[in-house]
Formats: sequence, structure tokens, C-alpha cells
Amino acid sequence: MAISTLDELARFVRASVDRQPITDMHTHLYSPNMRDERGQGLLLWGVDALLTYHYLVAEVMRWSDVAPETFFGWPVEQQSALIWQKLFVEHSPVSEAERGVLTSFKALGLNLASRDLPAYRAAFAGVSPEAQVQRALQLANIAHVVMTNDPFDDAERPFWLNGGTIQPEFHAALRIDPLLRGWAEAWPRLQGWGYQVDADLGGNSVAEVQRFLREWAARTNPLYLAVSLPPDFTWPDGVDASDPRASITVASRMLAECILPVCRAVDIPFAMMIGSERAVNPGLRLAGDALGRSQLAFVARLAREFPGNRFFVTVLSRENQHELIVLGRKFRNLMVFGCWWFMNNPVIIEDMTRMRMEMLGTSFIPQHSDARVLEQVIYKWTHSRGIIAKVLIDKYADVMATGWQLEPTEIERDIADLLHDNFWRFCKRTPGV
Ligand code: RAT
Ligand code: ZN
Repeated sequence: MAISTLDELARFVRASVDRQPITDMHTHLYSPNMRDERGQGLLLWGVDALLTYHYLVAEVMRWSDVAPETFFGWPVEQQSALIWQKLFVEHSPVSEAERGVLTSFKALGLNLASRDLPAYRAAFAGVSPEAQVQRALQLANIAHVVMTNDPFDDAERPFWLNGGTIQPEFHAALRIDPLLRGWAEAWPRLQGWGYQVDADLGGNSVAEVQRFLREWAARTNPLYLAVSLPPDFTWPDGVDASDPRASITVASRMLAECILPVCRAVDIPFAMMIGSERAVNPGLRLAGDALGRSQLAFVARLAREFPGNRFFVTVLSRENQHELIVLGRKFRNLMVFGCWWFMNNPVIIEDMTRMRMEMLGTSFIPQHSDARVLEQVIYKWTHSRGIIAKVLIDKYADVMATGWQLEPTEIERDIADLLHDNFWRFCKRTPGV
């Protein structure tokens, strides 16, 4: 029976969005069994990790006189105590990252009225990371978590080199920033690992970088290869009209000759997260990055010139969002995804989701969490589900006003596409769990 009233529509959409298990296509979480060589778990979780999230580090620095290097030298409990005091006690926690802590705490059953940080910590004493993963994924109703797996990360490499296997809800994504934005430091490391590469990508380098990528793809079984690119990235870069091959940059060749061919061979998409300006204030470490507006013509060039490749794309500048959506309309091998990092605020999420739906229908992926700390998935998805539902209700109401009838199963299909199926279809994979 078709939905007949706006009240019924609103209730049904909200309930369906809440019921739909999520595939969270970009996080910085790890399967809880992943450890570094000293046995330290790679997954961040719990009260102190939540409070020392780099989004909150940036915010506390505005209220505190402590020097960043002093702050980072403190034990994590001291850092989180300062953040709690400054951002939650001395000022009201109204920013999105602050509010997020409260949403997660509440869902986890903590008593927000007490404002008792030691009691919050004590609530998780004795809890295992495995148990907390199950709890957080259940509270956020997440079926699949895609990690960010960096073969250049010394903490993570040994796990994979030793043949580690991950829990079934977790999936790998191979992150290869150093190949495209740090080759000068990356090539000697590759050489040290036995790959015959050089600074200019000469000799056997192309085949050897491809071998490196293929071996890591075999090791991690990634759903996609990923990179975060600076605002001024372009492709091809440095081409001289009279001698096109002479001055093309190493990064441009790396992309066209190494990365994209391996993505084609392994049949996985390449994810480009475009617009991150690293270390604008280096003393703040992870909290010190900013963003810049990009020229997205290169995205169109890549989608056009490499029709055999599939590209996930998200952009960090608000000013680039509309342009990216237009490109999404032009290329079926381009999948627009997520409200990334500085875009992950209600006002912008709503704006972006409306624009995307008005121009792409339901053929996009509205959100990813980018969670670095396990329990963040709870707030990121609670907040985003609410906004996605709100936009859907408006759009369905507009459609119903024309006399079009909507079946509940059609609404459920659309929501499953947005929050789960579009991702897997674009990856050409069937989820295992
Ligand atoms: O959102 C973040 O946590 C950023 O620090 C970045 O990690 C960004 O999401 C990225 O993947 O580069
Ligand atoms: Zn990220």
C-alpha cells in the first residue's frame, strides 16, 4: 500500500533510515585484533581517545594558553582533562565535534548530568576492545567498516606482513598518499624494501611500483585504493605542449602509469579525496591541516581518459561541491561520496545532501564517518541519519505533491542504495557479512 499522508511518510522514512545497516566507506578505525610490533592495539577507543580527537585539539587551542608541544608531551589523561575542562565545563559544547562526544556518551549509557570525567573513564574499565567494537557497531547500526590501511605506516605494516587477518565486519582500503605527494621520501623506503625504483620514476620503477601495489593488494584485499590530494593537484601536470613527455611530473606519471593500471588489473576503484592542505600550522600535528579550493577539471580528464577505471571522489572545500556533483552527472565511472572532515557539519551536510539529491537522484553515497576513534561512529551516524532522513522526507513530499505514489518498499530500496548498496555496486563486490 502506497504511503498516503505526510505524517506517515515522515515516520516511515525516519524509521527506515534508522533501520538500514550502514557501510561506512571511509574510517580510520582498525579491526580490534590489529596490533603493532609492541603488541599495542591500533584501534583507538574509549573516553580519553574521544576527547583527544584532533578536531577537539584544534578547538581547545583557542581557549588555552598551553603550548602545543607541551600539550602533546602530556599523558593522554591530562590532555583529555584540559579538553573536558575548557570545551565542556568552561564553555558550552555546541560545536559539532563537542556535541558528538555527548551523543556518543549518551548512547553508551553515561550520565551526562554528572559531568564526572573520572566516572566516565571508570565505566569502560575492564571492557575489551572486541566487546566495545560490537557495542559501538550495534549502537550505530553499522554492518561494514572500511579502514584506511597505509603500507608506509610502521605500526601497521608488520600486521599485514605477518599474514594477519581481520574481523569480518572490517575491510581494507589501501592508502597511498606517499606515492603521489611524497615520492622524494617514499622511493628510498621502497628501495629499502627491495623494489628497484628511483627518484625520477626511471628504469624499472613503473613496473616495480606496480609490483609493490599488486603485492599489497594481494596482502590486504582492499576494496579500493585511496589518496588525499592537495588543493593544487592537477593531472597531467607539467606537460610541455611541444614535448608532452619531457616535463610531466612524477606524480602525474605515477597516477597514469602505476596506480590506475593496478586498479584496473585488480578491478578496484581509486578514491580521490581532494583539497587537504597539510600542516598549515605544523605544531598542531593532525589538527594543523586546513583546506583549499581545487580546480576539478583534472577529475573530468581522468574520468574521460580512463574509462576503464572507477573513481570515488569527495572534495574538502565547500566551494567545490556543486562542481563535483555536475561531474558526477557526466561520468558513470565517478561516484560522489561523503561529507569529508570540515564538511561534516550539519549545515553543510544538509546543503550538500540536498544538492546531490536534486542533481543525482539517489546515485551517490551521502556520507562516511571518517571516525578515528571507535565510538565516534555512534555520533557521526546518528547526526547524519537525521539529516539524510530530513532531506529524503522533503524530496519525497515534493514528489507526492505531483500525485506520484510511493510504496514503502521503494523508499526502503532507495535508502539501502544510499547507505549501503551504491558502495558495493560501485566496488563490484558482494558484501560477505
Ligand atoms: O578527518 C580526518 O580525520 C582527517 O584528519 C583526515 O584523516 C582525512 O580524513 C584523511 O583521510 O586524510
Ligand atoms: Zn579520513
